Amino acid sequence: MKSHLKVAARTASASPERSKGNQDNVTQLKSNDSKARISPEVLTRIHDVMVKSRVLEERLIKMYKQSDGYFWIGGPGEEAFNVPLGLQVKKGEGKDYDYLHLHYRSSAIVLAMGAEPIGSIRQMKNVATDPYSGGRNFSNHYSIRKWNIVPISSTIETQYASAIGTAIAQKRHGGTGITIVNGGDAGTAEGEFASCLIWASRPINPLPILIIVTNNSYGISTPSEGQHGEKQISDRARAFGIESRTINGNDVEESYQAIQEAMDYIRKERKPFFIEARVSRLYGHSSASGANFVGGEADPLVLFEKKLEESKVMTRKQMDELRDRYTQEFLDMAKQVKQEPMPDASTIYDYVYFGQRGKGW
Ligand SMILES: Cc1ncc(C[n+]2csc(CCOP(=O)(O)OP(=O)(O)O)c2C)c(N)n1
Ligand SMILES: [Mg+2]
Repeated sequence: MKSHLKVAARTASASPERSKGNQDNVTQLKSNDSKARISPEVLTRIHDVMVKSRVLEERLIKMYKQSDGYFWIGGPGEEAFNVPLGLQVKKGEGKDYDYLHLHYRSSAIVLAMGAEPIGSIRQMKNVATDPYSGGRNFSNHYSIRKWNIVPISSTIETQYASAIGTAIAQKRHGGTGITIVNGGDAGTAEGEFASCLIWASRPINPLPILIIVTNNSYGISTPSEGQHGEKQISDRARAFGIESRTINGNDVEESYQAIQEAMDYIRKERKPFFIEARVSRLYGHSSASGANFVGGEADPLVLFEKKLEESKVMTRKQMDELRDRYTQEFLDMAKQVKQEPMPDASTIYDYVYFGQRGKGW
C-alpha cells in the first residue's frame, strides 16, 4: 500500500453516508493489529448481516435437499468480506451511484445493501414472485435495477467485461459513483478478466473501478496451486500499474478498512483499484458437489464472534438468540413460499428478447 493511500484511524461508517460518530465511541477488537477502529454499533450491524446471510444460505441448502429447488450455489464463507463491502456501497440507480457486476457468491453483499431475504427464498424455489428473475434463474442470481445491480450471469467472468462499460460511462459522467466487479480465482484465467485489467488501466483513460477477486483456492474441484504461475493474483494487477493488495477476507476489520481505502481512492482519483480477498468456501462449490459443510476451512463468522465476545461487544446469548430468530423467520418464509405459484407456462417468452413476443424487463 502506497503512503498516499494510508488512512488515519477513524470511525468507520455504515455507508453510504459517512458516520458522524465521535472517535471516543470506538472499539478496537482484541487480537487484531489492524488500524481499523469500528464503532460497536457498526460491528453489531456487520454481525447481524453476517448471521442473516449464513442462516439464509443454510435455509437455501436445506430447501435444495428437500427438493424445494433445483440447484444451489452461494457464498457461505465470504461474509467477513462481503458484508463490509455491501455496507459501503453508494446505493442507488444511475451513474451517480455505484454499479455492481457480481457473481453467484454475493448474497451477503446484497443483504448488507438491504435486500429482503424472502427474495432469495423465492428465487431458490423458482416461484413466479421471484423478484430477480421471475422464477427462471439459479439461486443467488440477483438483478436489482434500483441499486444498479446488473443481472448476475452463471457464465463466469462475463461480469468483468460488462463492468468496463459502466466504468467508462461513469468516467464520462463525473461525480463519485464507481463500478464494482467481483468473481473467483479460477475465473481469472478467462479473457474477460484480462480485458478488464487492460481497459481499467489505459493511461489515456483510467477507469473508476474496484476490481475484486475472492480467492477461495478452488475452481470447482481444481485446487488453485497448480493453476497460477503468479504468486498472488493481485500481482496481475501490478503488471498493469493498478494499485492492488491481497487481504485476509476472513477478517472483518481488515476487509472493512481495505474496502474503505480502495473506495475512497477510486471515488477521488477516478482510477482503478484491485483487491484480492482470501476467503473460505464452507459448503463446497455448489449442490453439484453435495452442498455439505466441509471441515478444515476457517469460518469467518466463528472468528468474528470470538472477537466480539472477547471485546464484550456482544454476549454469546445475544448471538445465539439472533441466530435462532433468523432460523425461525427463514423457515416460516420457506413454508410460505412453497404455497406460491410457479411461473405460468404462458409467460415462457417474457423477458427473453426485448420487444419480441413477450414483455421486456
Ligand atoms: C465460461 C464458463 N466456463 C465454465 C463454467 C463452469 N464453472 C462454473 S463455476 C466454475 C469455477 C469457478 O471458480 P472460481 O472462479 O474460482 O469461483 P468460485 O466458484 O471458486 O467462487 C466453473 C469452471 C462457467 N460457469 N462459465
Ligand atoms: Mg475459486
